[in-house]
Amino acid sequence: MNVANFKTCMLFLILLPVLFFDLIPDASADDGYRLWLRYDKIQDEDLRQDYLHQLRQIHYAGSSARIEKAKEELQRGISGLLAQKITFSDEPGNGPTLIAGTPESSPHIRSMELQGELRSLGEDGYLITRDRQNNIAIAASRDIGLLYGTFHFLRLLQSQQSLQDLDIKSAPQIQLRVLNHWFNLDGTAERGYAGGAIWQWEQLPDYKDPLYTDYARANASVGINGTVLNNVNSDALILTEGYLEKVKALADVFRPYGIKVYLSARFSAPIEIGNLSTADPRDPEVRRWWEKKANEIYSRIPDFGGFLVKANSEGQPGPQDYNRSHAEGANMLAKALSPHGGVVMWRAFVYSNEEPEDRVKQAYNEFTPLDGEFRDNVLVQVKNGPLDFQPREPFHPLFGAMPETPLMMEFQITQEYLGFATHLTYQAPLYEEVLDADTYAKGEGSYVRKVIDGSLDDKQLTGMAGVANIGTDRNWTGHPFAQANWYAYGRLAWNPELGSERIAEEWISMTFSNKEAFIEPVKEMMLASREIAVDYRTPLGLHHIMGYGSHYGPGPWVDEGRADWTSVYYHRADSSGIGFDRSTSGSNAVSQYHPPVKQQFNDIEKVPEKYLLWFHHVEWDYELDSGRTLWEGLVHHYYSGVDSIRRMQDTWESVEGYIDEQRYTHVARLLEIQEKEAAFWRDACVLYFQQFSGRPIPDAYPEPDHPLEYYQDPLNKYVPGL
Ligand code: GCV
Repeated sequence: MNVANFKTCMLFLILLPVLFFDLIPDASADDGYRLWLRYDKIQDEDLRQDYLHQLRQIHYAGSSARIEKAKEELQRGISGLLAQKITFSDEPGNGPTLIAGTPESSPHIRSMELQGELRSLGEDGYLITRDRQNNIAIAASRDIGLLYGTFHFLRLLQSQQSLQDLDIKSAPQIQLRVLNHWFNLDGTAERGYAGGAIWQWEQLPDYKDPLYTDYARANASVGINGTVLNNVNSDALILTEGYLEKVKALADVFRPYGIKVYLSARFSAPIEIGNLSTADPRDPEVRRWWEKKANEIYSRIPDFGGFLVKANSEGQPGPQDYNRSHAEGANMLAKALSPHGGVVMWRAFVYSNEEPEDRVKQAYNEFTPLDGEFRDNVLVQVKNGPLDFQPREPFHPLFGAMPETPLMMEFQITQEYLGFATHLTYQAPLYEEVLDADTYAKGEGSYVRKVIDGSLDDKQLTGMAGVANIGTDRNWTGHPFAQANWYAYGRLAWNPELGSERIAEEWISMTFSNKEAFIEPVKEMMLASREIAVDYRTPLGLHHIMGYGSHYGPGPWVDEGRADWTSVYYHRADSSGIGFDRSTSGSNAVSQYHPPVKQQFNDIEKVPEKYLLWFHHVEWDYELDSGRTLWEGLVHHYYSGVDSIRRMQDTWESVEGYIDEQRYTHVARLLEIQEKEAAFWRDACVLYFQQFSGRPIPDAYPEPDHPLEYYQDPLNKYVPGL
């Protein structure tokens, strides 16, 4: 090679990283274990130097277990992001310093006179601001606020925000921000799609897997402050001495992260593990048994959160077995917990197939007469919609109908009806749609989120629960994008008004890449993904037409077994039309909503089309807003759902090279599966409903590859239960 060629070659090699800088992945391989708490070195050298300059000294005042955790996290974050080990100084030094403390622990924070503001932010809130010397200050009333503030500060660095004009005030709008794990004691997870239960019951309490600490870090980073360790379909054994020792071991790991443990309590436990002959809440022995049990739990776990209870639902025992009401059952447990400060989260997910009433009306009918009868440490935990975590449901009419009772929201993070851990569906838009729904309970603006945050009815005790999607898979959630649902749930429980878009941006930049060219298209893909999931499964208000039991693939033909678990109960397709008439001339479920919501849902011309078939039985030739007939519109939704997944695939292909190959390929392959399965859903549903509509698939759409029998044949379902 001559000198000129050599020079050109060298120049090219030097310029190569510059030319392709944007395409250099942020990490070579990543198995997803670190979730959004990835602290890889910031590539932008100017920015890294700027951060280093501003963080030349770090001083954390105080010395509690939570402060230690905050310091550990900061250490971990800064040594990764800025590639710099930090030492904490004993005093705020000269020159730019990050100072963290409470007014009690730090004279410096006290001198900033933030006490009033901090008080208004409550126990968990924090400020991230600048002091008079332009130091960065993280201030809180309590050390848990400092831990939350530290995670927020790290989020700023991870998402490469400017630290110039810091003026952050943050406080949770909801008090109990809880994950519900449906983990069984045999290590399995009901509706868990990312492996089994993460608690290694057989190794506890002696061995505490380091994963428990990482679990706690992830939760604390988004403000989750409670975890229900076991399935609501509960096993009484969890309340025995041996298991309580294991529960205590977990509580000890979680405590420094501000996370309380709760247990799902089996109502019949006094019989099963207490040798009593009844669990009747009026029986004095039963009451004493629960009181003793509560004392026993609190002697081990002084900050135990309380009980979650699924009673008289889907075969679970409950007070109605003794002709007592839900309130009597809940109050008995609440009384036992009350001296210790514990709460009862009593689920409103109740329905019975012996009841001829429309299933979606039953919880409202059963619970509204009990409003005002619950003790003040009871929350009634209500699923977001009146049926069961469908891809889309109208909000549950109990929201806005029990002003005397704290109502807790229950969202499902695990994707029982949304393609398990295989389909990419970002659920923040679903959560947001429900939280932003207007109940009109006290006139316009009576949003569901105001019921939940207590502001509508002046409630102090508030809560939100999310049925977790976490399992033993290395990346916690199976699908790499399912991590976003855990993250989004936590962020919305902290602030229900944050918005899906902002949450997606945060999550993408922390989890994958800070490059705009990656964030923008991926964010758009995420934001569209929930509506796409609805399109190829249950468009226009269809619901519960999934495969029997598994709830994974299509099963609109399911017509055997208990009626309210069949699909035909819900879609009611016949030659005249399709949909469940819940108007005043049908089951009258609309009457459970306040006017004007009731009027809107009741009127076929006014009901939002997304709920059309939820509330009305509609003729096949009914004209939709688009000008299409109902039949054509239904077909259109199914086909466009599948087409949209192809666009998601294109989007993903367009960002190849921005992130590590490992996660890129994982998502790419899962999107291929999703496309295949969405097409299966589409073809199965279109062919099935065509039997009733008797109309052709419009010419614009290709015919399904197979006849209906193929999709119905269990042998062609390549996933059990598909
Ligand atoms: C834990 C649905 C699910 C069940 C779940 C139940 C519930 O019916 O399919 O697996 O049981 O909801 O929320 O209690």
